[in-house]
Amino acid sequence: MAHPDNRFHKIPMPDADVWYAPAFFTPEQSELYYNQLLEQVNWQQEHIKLFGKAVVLPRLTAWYGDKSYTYSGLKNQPQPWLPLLLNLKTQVELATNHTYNSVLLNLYQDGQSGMGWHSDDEPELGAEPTIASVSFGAPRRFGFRHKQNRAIKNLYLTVAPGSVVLMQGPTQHNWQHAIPKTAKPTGKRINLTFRSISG
Ligand SMILES: O=C(O)CCC(=O)C(=O)O
Ligand SMILES: [Mn+2]
Repeated sequence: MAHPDNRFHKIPMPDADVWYAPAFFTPEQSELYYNQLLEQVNWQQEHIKLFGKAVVLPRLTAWYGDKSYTYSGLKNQPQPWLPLLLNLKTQVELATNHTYNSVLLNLYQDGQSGMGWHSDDEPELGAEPTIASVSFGAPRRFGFRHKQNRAIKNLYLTVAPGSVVLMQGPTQHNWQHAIPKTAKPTGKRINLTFRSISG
């Protein structure tokens, strides 16, 4: 099956609708955006409450957008869009034929910085969320694991700088994803997930 934007190819996964564009941006654009994001984004070290204890997230984060969002039971105000983020948002919107009103940014400092298994299935994302995940900086492994059927093998993509992973349809309902920690020497990586939040 083909995507209207020929940079994307479909990842063969049952009960999911996932597309990957390994070279959505050129290497030159990717390096420029990486440096600009590192510099311009108001990166925060967040803590979450896990079993009543304050835990430092193993990455820096930032939220930009139009709508407040609930995260770990807290209502958070996003920061107003930066021109750079609006520029990236527009390029991703045109290619994915979908509009987004917020972006979560993650800065992974090294291989010990990761993200555990989860689905992006908060009610304010709707029943079938469309999420466009853009990567810059060091390549990392991006894992998928089926939620119901243990006979289906986990699937791993190495997400390249300048790449986009598009997750839509039933993907969040049926699969989890993660950025596993790694002992390999690993440089900094920036990821942006463009989302559409209601309410
Ligand atoms: O860093 C990534 O590629 C994944 C980020 C992610 O899953 C999220 O922000 O929900
Ligand atoms: Mn996610």
